[in-house]
Amino acid sequence: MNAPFIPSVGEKVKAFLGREHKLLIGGQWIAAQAGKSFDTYDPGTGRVIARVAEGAAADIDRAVMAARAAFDGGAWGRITASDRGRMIWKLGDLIEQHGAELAELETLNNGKPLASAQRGDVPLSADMFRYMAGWATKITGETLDVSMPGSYHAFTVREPVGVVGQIIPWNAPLLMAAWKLAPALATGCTIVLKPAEQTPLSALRLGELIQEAGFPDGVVNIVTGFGPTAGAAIAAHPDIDKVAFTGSSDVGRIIVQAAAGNLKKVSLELGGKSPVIVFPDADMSVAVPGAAQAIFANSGQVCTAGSRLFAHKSIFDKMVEGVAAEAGKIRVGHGMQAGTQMGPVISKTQLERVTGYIEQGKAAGASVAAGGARIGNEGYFIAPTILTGTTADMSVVKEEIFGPVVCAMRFDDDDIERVARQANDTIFGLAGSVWTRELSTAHKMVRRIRAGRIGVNIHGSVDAALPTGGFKQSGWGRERGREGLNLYTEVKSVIMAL
Ligand code: TXE
Repeated sequence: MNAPFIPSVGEKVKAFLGREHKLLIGGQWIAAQAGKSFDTYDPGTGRVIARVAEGAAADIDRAVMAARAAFDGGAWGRITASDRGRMIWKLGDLIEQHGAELAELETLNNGKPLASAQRGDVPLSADMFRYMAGWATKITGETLDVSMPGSYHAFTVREPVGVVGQIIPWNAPLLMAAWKLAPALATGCTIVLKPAEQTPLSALRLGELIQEAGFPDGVVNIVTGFGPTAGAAIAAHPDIDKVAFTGSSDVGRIIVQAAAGNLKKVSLELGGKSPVIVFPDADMSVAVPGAAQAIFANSGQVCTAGSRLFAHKSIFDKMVEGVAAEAGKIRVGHGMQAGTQMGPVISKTQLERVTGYIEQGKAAGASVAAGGARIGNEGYFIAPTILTGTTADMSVVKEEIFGPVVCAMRFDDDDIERVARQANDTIFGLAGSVWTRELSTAHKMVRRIRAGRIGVNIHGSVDAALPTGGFKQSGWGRERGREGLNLYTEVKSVIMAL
């Protein structure tokens, strides 16, 4: 990295940043009731780029009232599934049309390389809405054979769960919003969305596009604000029927406790410590870049990141050298700078957290095979890092670091059970990958890894069709795919005596 980079952005983004950023409640953009606002930053420079309204409990109340009115007897309930699907599809189109602008906003506020936002986050968000648009007309129940056929008619219907609160993190702000909103809209719910305080901007622009797509007022409400105030008000709100959360496991536990008040439904997508397991017969030309991509993509700020690399002893050195060479080639820089392949981490807090873990690892006896430190002193950049000599009891191996840091460990024998036990030695169970050319090894490992998503010769995919979620302490429920709809519906069974 060279001198500090001052990004230049397009006219539309400049105009957007210059606007006053309010809350979207009941179809109106309004100031927070307490009149407060807060700064939002570019993590590539650490500088303020905009100020947004700071919503809190009173604003969540207003948003819930608007969502309730839209749900109970409001326009949303009278719209056909087909029209709902059409609006959701249109939102996908609008995201695509405004893709250049959304990508710049995402890069400025989150730090990710512009090319990643352009080729990843934006089209994936559009795709998520289109995927769920198709499902709007295909949410069905079943007819059931109950005792004494001919005497009874029994069937199930799937109904929307109601008013939904959605709390999302900062690592993929637009895509997280799309993953949460799309299935809730497809099933006919109404929503109060709280973006992460670090990255409110793309969700606010999305709010404008939601209005342009023609959704009735109050169907989607967006309240920017902080976790312990606005977020906590969502989790505890007595008139919210369901809360969907993505974030840290610690906050996941707080959400569960707060939700107990009215026993609202809860779905959680929490942390991970996903294993990347490389067998001696793996194609190294695929496994090496695959393992590097698994941890360094999005600066390691991915819940499914492959943060524990297990390689058989016969290929361990080759694997580590290969991934270190990949790490060395990654161009780290400001996301708006041409050629950048890895941006900063999101904030000073995360910078300190991640570098703190690296120091803890070193103090516990780990060696640094690549990276290992902050880069520069403006913006929050960390060199892609590989730690070796790590053991299962170290905090760097046990806890989610959520940065570009992988712990490489060897496995010594060919006993699949023992390899699987090593990989499963974690409180998490979000994802994992297996690298081998042996079909039987692949199948055996797929069945033995206790995690919600497994890749074979690929670490993973965020395709809209592929359900993702956690075993163990990585969460409750599955998002995306057909499974994702179930989070937003209630099954009602009906029996009629004939
Ligand atoms: O997450 P928080 P943070 C993990 C990752 C990271 C760590 C800390 O390990 O290092 O969490 O990140 C809202 N009631 N992940 O502190 O606090 C908050 O406003 C209700 C993994 O940023 O969990 C934001 O919108 N809501 C992860 C959201 O929760 C609350 C993605 C996430 O923030 C709240 C992000 C409260 N009391 C971090 N406190 C993943 N699974 O992808 C905070 N929030």
